[in-house]
Amino acid sequence: MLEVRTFTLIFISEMPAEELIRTCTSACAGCSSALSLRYVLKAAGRDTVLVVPACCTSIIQGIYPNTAFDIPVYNVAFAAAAACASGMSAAFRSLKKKTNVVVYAGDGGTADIGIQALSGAFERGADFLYICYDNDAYGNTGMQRSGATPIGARTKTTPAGKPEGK
Ligand SMILES: Cc1ncc(C[n+]2csc(CCOP(=O)(O)OP(=O)(O)O)c2C)c(N)n1
Ligand SMILES: [Mg+2]
Repeated sequence: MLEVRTFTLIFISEMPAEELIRTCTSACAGCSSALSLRYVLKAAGRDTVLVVPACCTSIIQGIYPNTAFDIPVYNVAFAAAAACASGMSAAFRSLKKKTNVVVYAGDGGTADIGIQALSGAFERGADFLYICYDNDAYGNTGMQRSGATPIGARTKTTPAGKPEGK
């Protein structure tokens, strides 16, 4: 069933000052994914768990025991993000907790390898937010084509241009 949600416009001056991503991450300079995640976390707030499959975000968060994120992060296998988030949110709800479960996954992890678990979660109406940040390719491993790479795009695995559409 489709759920209709209303959104409140927040002015920049009203943006929560609290930063849940620390400065000097290992994101590439100008990375729009890191910037959008910064604002996603400002909107979601501290009572949030981030579920991250293999992607650039797992690089941005840093190498254990250090981390650039100031909230709990659960790193999962490439295919498992939506399945993991389903179970996690069911556990929180059974404990009567409102903790936000947010998946932050790439286009490869969503359109290709993660779509099966995502389909199951949609069918169950699982209570979590799934964000696919689409940078048009497998960025973390050096820009190979994904199912979401646009037609004609030259990547490491489509040097003459991708024949299929996005
Ligand atoms: C099963 C499996 N296959 C391949 C990899 C290698 N791998 C790690 S991240 C990644 C690319 C992810 O691409 P995308 O989901 O678009 O995220 P981005 O790197 O662009 O942020 C790949 C191929 C892996 N970790 N697990
Ligand atoms: Mg990508």
